[in-house]
Amino acid sequence: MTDVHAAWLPAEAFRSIGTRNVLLAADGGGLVGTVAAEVAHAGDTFGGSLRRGTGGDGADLVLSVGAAGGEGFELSRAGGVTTVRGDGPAGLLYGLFHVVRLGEAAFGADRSPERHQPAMTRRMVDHWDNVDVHPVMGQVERGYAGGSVFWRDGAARGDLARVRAYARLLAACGVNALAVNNVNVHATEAHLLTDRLGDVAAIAETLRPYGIRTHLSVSFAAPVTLGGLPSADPLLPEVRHWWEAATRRVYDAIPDFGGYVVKADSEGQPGPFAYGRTHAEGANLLADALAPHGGVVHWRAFVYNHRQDWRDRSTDRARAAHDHFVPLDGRFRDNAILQVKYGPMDFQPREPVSPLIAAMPSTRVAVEVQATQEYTGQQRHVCYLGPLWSDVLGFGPWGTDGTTVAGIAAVGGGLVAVSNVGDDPFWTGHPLAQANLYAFGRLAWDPRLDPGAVLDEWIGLTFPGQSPRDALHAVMDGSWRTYERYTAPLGVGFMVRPGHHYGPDVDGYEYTPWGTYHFADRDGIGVDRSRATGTGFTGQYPPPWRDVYESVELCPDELLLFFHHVPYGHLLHSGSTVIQHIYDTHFAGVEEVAAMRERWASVAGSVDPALHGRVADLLDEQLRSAQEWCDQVNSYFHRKSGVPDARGRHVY
Ligand code: GCV
Repeated sequence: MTDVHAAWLPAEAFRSIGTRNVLLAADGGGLVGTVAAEVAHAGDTFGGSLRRGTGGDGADLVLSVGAAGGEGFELSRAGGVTTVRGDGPAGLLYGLFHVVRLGEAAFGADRSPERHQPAMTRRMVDHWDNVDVHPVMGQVERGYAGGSVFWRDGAARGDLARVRAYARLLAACGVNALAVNNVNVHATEAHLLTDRLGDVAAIAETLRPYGIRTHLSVSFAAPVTLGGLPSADPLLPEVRHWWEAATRRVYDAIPDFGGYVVKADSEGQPGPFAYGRTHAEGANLLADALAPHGGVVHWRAFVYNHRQDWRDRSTDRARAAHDHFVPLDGRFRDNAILQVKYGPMDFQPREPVSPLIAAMPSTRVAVEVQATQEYTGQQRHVCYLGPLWSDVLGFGPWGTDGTTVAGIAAVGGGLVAVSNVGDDPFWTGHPLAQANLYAFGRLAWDPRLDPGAVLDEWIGLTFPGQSPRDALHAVMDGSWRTYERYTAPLGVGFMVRPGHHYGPDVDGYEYTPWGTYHFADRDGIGVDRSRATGTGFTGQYPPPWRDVYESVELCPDELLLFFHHVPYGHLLHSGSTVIQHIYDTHFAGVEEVAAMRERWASVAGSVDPALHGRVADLLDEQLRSAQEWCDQVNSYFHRKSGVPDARGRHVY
């Protein structure tokens, strides 16, 4: 793997363990074997030792496994000995990585027993991997890190060493499930379910030693396209039998298979609507096939009309998921998980939390975020998403009383991220985009973690013994808000180039069928989603948000244009007008990127030169792009509104 640069967990990150005498008081292979191999390798590198058996004399670190099973662990330190007791083998593995994270701090002062337990049962990454190179989308849809880690030229990679290294990275941040292919299932990937199941089994075998279960995206039309049946109607017995048999074969090949992911009746993917059936009937078909084997189906709620008429202002894409799915609450099987994007539109840098998440009390809901930065700089811009996800997870749909989004996902289907990894030497194209993947895993494990502290963990694990910590915080901590400043204002979203979604194009989607409009005219901008005069979307929220968002006065500034159409002179809570806010934030965003670039330049020499160079080049591009955003957005609104910048700066 000489062409691969380290992500988190270079050898140095294991120094604190590798210099210690470690007793592993647990038998067996599997995940315990993985722990043994990790510790032995660290000991070989740094001179420590690993003993297996009982009797802890002379050990600095004692690792053991309880009988209960599970992913939690207990950590303590007394009498010069640090002890990790996993609830089960998986708990021991996560406990080991926790000790790695702590570094020397794990071997310092005494610690009374601490319990660590994941908040979410399933912490999953989805790969939008096309296996083949798609003529428009490339090998990985919305992939900004090169090609696939799993396949080359449409065929399985013989050498899965890189997948094994990936599994290790994922386990170290707590991820325990992975879907290997795109939710848009084309002709080639469809076959992973049947005659190319061997490819999936090989990946599953590679992920298993790190506690990661493999999932597969499948096409709802598979009984027709693969099985030769005349119909995929979920209520037909022959269709049910087809799925049962196909699923049985999957479990014969992969006994710990996690389940299916399905995008149905969405952006051209087939689904139950073709047969006049509901999405609950569709999801339950697959859930029933999986149930005897303990699998789950992740059924995506991203269902909307992508052929709407831009002239029709009563149709609101933001409403679609709630309109489709709420009537079905309580009708999904227990092993059918409704996978809902965090916002009602599509992974914008700023959206309100999707009201659907709180509207399915009798359905298991998983929340989907996007580590691959489709609308947040495409892994060319630094945009640390930890703070965005932390806000989403901490959001209380019923206000400060009642549960949070994290609480709903925890009792439901967990958290899912679209992965940002590819075969790029730095894993994620932009080396700093790795932090998003790491933060995803950590926030799925514990959504209450402070995203700044999570970033600090990532820095410590990625650059151990090096000193760019302050510079990385300076560049990354506020990068999501910086990105927001120089792109679409006040929650209105999009304004990106149609198709590839990179760079500004204010009206790019304005007269298209995609339902992503800003409605700017000479007098004002924004989408009226109020109940009083707009699309009624605010009514999909419970109180207090239905009233907060309904009111122009109460609506938070950052979401104002998502919910309301207002004049350019409208006064924000910040004291600025909408138009002046647009000018000010866009100029500020560019200045912030320039400062990020300078700060990064100052640490040349204290990080790997190849990595430094890659980030420096990308910051050049980020500055160019931010300037372009600024110039286009400011010029557009100056021309539309005729209102000059109060500070007289140059607008084109
Ligand atoms: C996989 C957005 C993206 C699509 C993606 C889709 C989805 O529309 O642009 O590339 O398709 O979301 O989440 O299904």
